[in-house]
Amino acid sequence: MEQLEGNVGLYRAKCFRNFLWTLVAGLIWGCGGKQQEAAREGMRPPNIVVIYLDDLGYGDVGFNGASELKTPNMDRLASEGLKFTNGYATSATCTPSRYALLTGVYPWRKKEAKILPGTAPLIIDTAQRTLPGMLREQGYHTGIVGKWHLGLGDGQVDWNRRIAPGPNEVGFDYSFIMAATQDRVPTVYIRDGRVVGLDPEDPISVDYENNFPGQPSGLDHPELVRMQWHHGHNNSIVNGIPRIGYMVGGQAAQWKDEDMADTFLEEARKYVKDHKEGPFFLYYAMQQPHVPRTPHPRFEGTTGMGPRGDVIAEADWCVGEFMKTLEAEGLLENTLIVLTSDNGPVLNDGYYDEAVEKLGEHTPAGPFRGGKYSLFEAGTHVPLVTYWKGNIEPGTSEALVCQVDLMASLAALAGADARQGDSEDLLGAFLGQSGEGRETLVIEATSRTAFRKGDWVLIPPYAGPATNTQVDIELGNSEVFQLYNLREDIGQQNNLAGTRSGKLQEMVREFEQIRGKDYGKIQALELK
Ligand SMILES: [Ca+2]
Repeated sequence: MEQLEGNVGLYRAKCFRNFLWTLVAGLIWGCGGKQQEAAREGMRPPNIVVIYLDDLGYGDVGFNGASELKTPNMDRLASEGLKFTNGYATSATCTPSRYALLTGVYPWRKKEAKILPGTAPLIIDTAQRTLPGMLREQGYHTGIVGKWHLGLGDGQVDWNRRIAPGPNEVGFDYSFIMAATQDRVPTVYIRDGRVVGLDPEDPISVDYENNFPGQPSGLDHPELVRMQWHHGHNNSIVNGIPRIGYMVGGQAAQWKDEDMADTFLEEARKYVKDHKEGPFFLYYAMQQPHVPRTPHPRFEGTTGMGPRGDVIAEADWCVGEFMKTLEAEGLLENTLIVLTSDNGPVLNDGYYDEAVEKLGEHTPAGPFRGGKYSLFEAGTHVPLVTYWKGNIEPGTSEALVCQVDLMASLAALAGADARQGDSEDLLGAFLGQSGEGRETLVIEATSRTAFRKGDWVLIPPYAGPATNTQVDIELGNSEVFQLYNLREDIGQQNNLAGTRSGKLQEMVREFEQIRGKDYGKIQALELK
């Protein structure tokens, strides 16, 4: 009984603390600029969780209109939280979007922020201000579980020793990651810089240029693979899946692809339980629905859409299970959750996995043109939801927001300096207290950039093919300027550059003021 009363007392104290924070936060947001005061007075800011999907399209979720594919758990977050119809990743590929999310800096300012091999050095400067580092300074415990893909070490990594610098050197107190992507070696988990389960007698070697003597590759030994490669993805074979890059050794440490979702989920839940006294920041970077799509057997065939649909169902289930943990720990009222995706959708991204053949009526890009790798909307215009029980009113926001803005906005929430350069303090928009988003946004796709202002999108001329035939996606390349009005033409079918020359000039001028005039220097898209 005493124990129970003690718990109730603790709970009441916690509720009161949350109430105080909510009250103070309300005053802050009402009056503005008194965050430091709140921090000084010892008020506890909320926990923050960013749930980051990989290659999930705007139209892949029920809350944005998907009907063939069911995502009940993400839909619940959206219906009980705030759904954004103009939410963006900065970029149409993984690494640059993740760089922007964690640094608040446009990735086109950083030439290394492009699709990285698994052996790339860390591209975030250890002296740079980061989202987790900033929150740590405000008293948060900070953790990452899932996909990293921002490089590790100095480019000469010995995978058998502590791997640094990495997430733990740029602001994370705890990390449980895969180095790059599920289709790239090394296919091992890394906890706080050390490969999990590594047998020192079986050291790991990784090479992105040359195979190791006597090792079969997907190219030489197609009979050894259980998932056929379509383009690239024909180097080392791990678990019957040919990968990008070569790896040898580390047998005991190699992940089982079908268990990855459960592994990351368990790590994320454990992180929450271990740090529930908070405040904590968890970056839960899920691997789905990026290739290779390897649903756990209990999700296989559940959607009728092949592995791509099945891993989205699996990811949705993970979101639901993760939410159950927050709920069971009594954390829903003091945890802000942001759910979004690093870039738009792709069907065939290097393996024959029936993503195209079994798509049916489903439209992963929703109403948008293009997809992953594209400067058209589907590349960067992604699902985005904020949820904070009792603090965010359920609804829909049309405010123009971007993941790059989380840095400044969460700084404002946590009581830190919110002036961040490219990152804008849009806390009011993210919490649904304001309909005002950013005025302009520069989006990026494999080093090419485009510009959104209000309802208008400008895509400058770029060399290169209009469509990447390997993935069958329109890239947005054209010899002429493209100008679209999204309010009237969400599918970007009517190029108004020829008829709205005044608007075109205004857009070009403002774009060049931010981007500079040398934006035409681009790299060709090369899928490996
Ligand atoms: Ca991605």
